[in-house]
Amino acid sequence: QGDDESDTNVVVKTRPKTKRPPLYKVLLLNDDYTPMEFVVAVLERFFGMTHAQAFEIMLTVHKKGLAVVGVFSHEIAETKVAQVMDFARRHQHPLQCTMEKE
Ligand code: NFA
Repeated sequence: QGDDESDTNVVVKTRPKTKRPPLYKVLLLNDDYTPMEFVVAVLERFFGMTHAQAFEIMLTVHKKGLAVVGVFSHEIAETKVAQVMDFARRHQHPLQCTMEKE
């Protein structure tokens, strides 16, 4: 009656799985028309960069086609994308900002 070796002295360790929420990269895309200074202003205003940091990232986007400008929770990333897209649209610049799961 259950006295085989098969079900005795077996210890199964479970570790509580603390799942962290996924993070999202916010990407800025190059285009031929948005002024460089406008992109710098966007990075200062919405991503808290210094002028020097913002200029460096802007140049990376300009040269490479895109760059990650920050990594955030889903909700914060969505807000950043919406803020940038709205600001660009209001100034009639074609600047594109998107997000992707890290
Ligand atoms: N390529 C744009 C220009 O030459 C500058 C730019 C940089 C646009 C980064 C969008 C993103 N005016």
